[in-house]
Amino acid sequence: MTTPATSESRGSDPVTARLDRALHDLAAISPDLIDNANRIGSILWAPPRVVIVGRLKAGKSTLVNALVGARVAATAALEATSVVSIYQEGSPARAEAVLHNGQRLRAPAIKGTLSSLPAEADQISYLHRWLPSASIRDYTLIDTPGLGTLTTENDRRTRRVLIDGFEQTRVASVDADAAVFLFDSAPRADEIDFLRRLGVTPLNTLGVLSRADGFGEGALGVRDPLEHAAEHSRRLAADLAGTVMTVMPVAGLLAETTHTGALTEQDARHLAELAHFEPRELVSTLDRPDPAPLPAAVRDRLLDLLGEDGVLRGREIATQGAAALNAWLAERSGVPALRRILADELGAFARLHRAGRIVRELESLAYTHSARDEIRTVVDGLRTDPAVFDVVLLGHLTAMLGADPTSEVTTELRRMVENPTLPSKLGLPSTAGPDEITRTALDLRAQAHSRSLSTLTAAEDSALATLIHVYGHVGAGR
Ligand SMILES: Nc1nc2c(ncn2[C@@H]2O[C@H](COP(=O)(O)OP(=O)(O)OP(=O)(O)O)[C@@H](O)[C@H]2O)c(=O)[nH]1
Ligand SMILES: [Mg+2]
Repeated sequence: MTTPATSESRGSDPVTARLDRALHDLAAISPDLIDNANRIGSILWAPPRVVIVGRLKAGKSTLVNALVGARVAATAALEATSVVSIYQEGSPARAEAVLHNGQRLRAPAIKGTLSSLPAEADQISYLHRWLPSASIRDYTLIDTPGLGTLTTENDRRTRRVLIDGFEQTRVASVDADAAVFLFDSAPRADEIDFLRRLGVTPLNTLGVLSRADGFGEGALGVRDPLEHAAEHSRRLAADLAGTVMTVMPVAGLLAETTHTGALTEQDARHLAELAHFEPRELVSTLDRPDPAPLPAAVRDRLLDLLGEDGVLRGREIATQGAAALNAWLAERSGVPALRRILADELGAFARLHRAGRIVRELESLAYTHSARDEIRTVVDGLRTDPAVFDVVLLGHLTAMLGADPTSEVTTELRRMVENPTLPSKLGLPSTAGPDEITRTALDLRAQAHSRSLSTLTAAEDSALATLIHVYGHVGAGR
């Protein structure tokens, strides 16, 4: 059995190596399959795609900017993201609008935010942007228009590109390998339903309690909003265990400010001038048309960069200069911790999910190409190879979460995919020896077999057939 590769071992991981071999086998079948092998190979060698979803104004685009390290996505209180946008590493910086029929139009030269779209938003399926930013080397980010009944149009665009389009035609749809799901106090049922239809599992979905610097009573409350948000996140993580891998508190605005280099030495000096105010006195000073000692424009800039909480709590540290303030803001934002999860746990399952896309691409080729039998042999060899057991099991888990999330088979699949070592996959302690592992695998195989005699759904039937094969392989001690 393999475990998902971490960021360090990528490139040489067994899943990638095995898929690469299958693509070589495919290309060897006939010359006209070489193009197909290359097209599918481009999925294998591109970074996995992480989609940022959540309701209107949840802070999605702000987080995208923080992760990219530049203000590339429009964020404003009044301006909503209107089309799905993909941010991928690449030089030179450029953008294309992909229309519903798959046609690509070059978007006007960009520096920072796009100046205009080359077609009406309604004709565009998504915007594809390439940016020379090392921060997005390991994952491509997808920013989406907010979900929510108030903005039916935007909500519809997100669903069409990520879900409905995918079901009808692959031309202009976007496949996501993992999701970062933003919400404030708690997600709504329709948002959870959206995630399920997106085809992601709790293993490749990260919950984010966003705008955490305003959580609870906010800047002036007795409690530090970020600490309060962290405590609430732990509770939510337990409540939402069937939907997300964990929940993290994030103040994207603070990270956007630091990671895009927006904060200057002068900003820090201005902020330090406010250090002596009592908190309430400060807030009422900032509310005045003339917020002396600062000019109104400086006050507006500081609030835009730091939010009310950042201004209030950052004053003291600002006396040490912009570098100290930046470091404090970055840590407080929660984004460094989020980046670590994106690179490791979430990234690992996103790569497994991407591998599943490749297996499915090969399978669909076996249906449509005249060399059906040869392709089928390649696919069958791949699907039964221990190197890709986790990939196949994750595919079954995704299907089962849609068909029957409370089934014991769903729980069993999750245990198998989620755990990194063989004993833990089988529900055994890490000290379990080879004999115990063999015995347990064969017991589980027998149970799966008897359950398969009375399955309720096609998804369960197919999942059990794979589990029987996998347990059999482990039980045979290979
Ligand atoms: N205080 C604070 N404000 C934030 C934070 N993140 C975003 N905002 C503000 O919230 C507003 C909306 O942020 P966006 O990033 O545009 O939100 P969005 O989810 O992309 O919005 P739509 O695309 O319209 O759905 C902007 O004014 C941001 O400055 C945060 O962490 N803290
Ligand atoms: Mg947005």
